[in-house]
Amino acid sequence: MTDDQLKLARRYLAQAKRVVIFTGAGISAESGVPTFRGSDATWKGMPAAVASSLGLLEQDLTTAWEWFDYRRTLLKAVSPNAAHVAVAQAESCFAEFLVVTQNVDGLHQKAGSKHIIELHGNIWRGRGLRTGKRYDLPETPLPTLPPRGDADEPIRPDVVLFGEMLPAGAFEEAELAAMRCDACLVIGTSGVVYPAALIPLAARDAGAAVIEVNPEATDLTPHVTLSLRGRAGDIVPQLFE
Ligand code: BV8
Repeated sequence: MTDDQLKLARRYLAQAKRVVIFTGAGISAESGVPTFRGSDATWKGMPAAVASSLGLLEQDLTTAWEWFDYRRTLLKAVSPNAAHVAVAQAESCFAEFLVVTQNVDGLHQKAGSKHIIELHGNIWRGRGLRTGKRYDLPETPLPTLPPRGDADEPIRPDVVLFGEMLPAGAFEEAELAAMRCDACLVIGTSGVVYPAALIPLAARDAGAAVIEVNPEATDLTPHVTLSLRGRAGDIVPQLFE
C-alpha cells in the first residue's frame, strides 16, 4: 500500500456518512485463527469446505461437532486484533455503521462492535435439530457430542454450512445497507463464497467507494475502487486514525 493510496482511502472514509464493513476470515488471521483457504485449511484430511458442509452434518453430527468444537477450543484462547478494535472504535464516528461478517468466531462482538450481521451464524451458539431453538454454548470442550437441549433434543452448530441457506433476512438486510452506504470496506476475504460475496458488489453497483484490505489480490479486486495490499492489523487502524 502506498501513501497516496492510504490518503485516498482515508478521504473516502472521512467523506462517508454511511459505512459497511464486510469481513472474512482474514480479519481474524492475526488473532491466530486459521483462514479457510490458507494452507492450514484441512482437518482430519478434510478440506474446511467439506468439514463445514451440510452433507457431513447430516451424515455424522458427532464428527461435525468434533470439527466445530475443535475450532471453538482454538478460538477460546484468541483475542480480537488491532483490526477488530479499530472497526469497533470507528462505529461511533459515522451516522450509519454496520459490520457484515462471514466469520462465525464472535471476535467483532468481543472487540466491542455493536451493529453486526453474521451472515454465516456463530460458532458459540447451537440450534435444536427438532425445535430450531437457539442455545448459547460458551463451554468448550463440550461435555457431550452432540450437545443436548431441552427434552434431550440433539443440538447442531448454529452456523450456515455449505449448501445451506443463510439466516432469514440476514442477506437482505446486509444488501440493503450495502446499497445505501457511501463506503464499503472489505477486509480479509477471498470473495469466493456466495451469496456473501455479492455484498461488496451491491455497494459498488449503488455507487459506493469499495476499498479492499488484503495481502493478496482476490476475486473482488477487479471490482473494487481501491485495493490496499497488506495485513488488516497494519492497515485498518491507519484508515480510521
Ligand atoms: C448457498 C460458516 C444456496 C461455517 C461458511 C457446490 C456445492 C454446494 C454449494 C456450492 C457449490 N458451489 C457454490 C456453492 C455455493 C457455496 C459457495 O459459495 N461455495 C464456494 C466455496 C464456491 N455457498 C453456499 O453453500 C452458501 N449457501 O449457496 O445456499 C441454497 C439455495 C437454495 C437452497 C439451499 C441452499 C453458504 C455458504 C456459507 C458457508 N459457511 N462459514 C464455518 O465457519 O465452518 S463460509 C466460510 O468461508 C467462512 O465463513 C469464511 O469466512 C467464508 C468465506 O471465506 P473467507 O472469509 O473469504 O476466507 P478465505 O480463507 O477464503 O480467505 C481469507 C482471505 O483473507 C484471503 O483472501 C487472504 O488473503 C486474506 N488474509 C489472510 N491473512 C490476512 C488476510 N487479510 C487481511 N489481513 C490478514 N492478516
